[in-house]
Amino acid sequence: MSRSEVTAFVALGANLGDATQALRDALANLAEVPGIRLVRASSVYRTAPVESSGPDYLNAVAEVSTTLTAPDLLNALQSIEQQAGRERPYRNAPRTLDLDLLMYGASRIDSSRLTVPHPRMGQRAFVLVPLAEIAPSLVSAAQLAAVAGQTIEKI
Ligand code: PH2
Ligand code: MG
Ligand code: MG
Repeated sequence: MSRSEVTAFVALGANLGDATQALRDALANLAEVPGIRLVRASSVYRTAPVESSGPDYLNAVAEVSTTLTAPDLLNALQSIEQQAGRERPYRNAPRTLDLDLLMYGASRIDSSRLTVPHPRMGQRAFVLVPLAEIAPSLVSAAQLAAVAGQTIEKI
């Protein structure tokens, strides 16, 4: 019997190199992974770095439907980051591509590798605004109001 599909949300971010192309390539790469179906992607947003440095980020959120387990989905995200030349010199360093698993169905996961739902997503306009665009029922007006001071522009 095949595994059933789980709806998951992935945050995409980049602020080094050709970030527009990096997000496009990442969506195409995601869609090609066996066991991942790309359901929809938000617009791309230009955002000021939050607890990070370097140029403005481009951010987006994608909804996928997947038969992968959460750890296998994370492996796939990390391998796409590697293909994009991701380096991790220090925490929150500017990056060519960041793919974060925001939600995996209704699962709550707290392992050494993975915390889901993403523990900081509620504090970040660069996650909540694109997420609200593609899944409005998952983001409340109060959550959006709480991040209204953060600079974000749809492009
Ligand atoms: N990611 C971070 C830290 N800060 N700021 C913006 N604007 N966009 C990001 O994707 C981002 C960030 C850690 O992953
Ligand atoms: Mg991140
Ligand atoms: Mg990350």
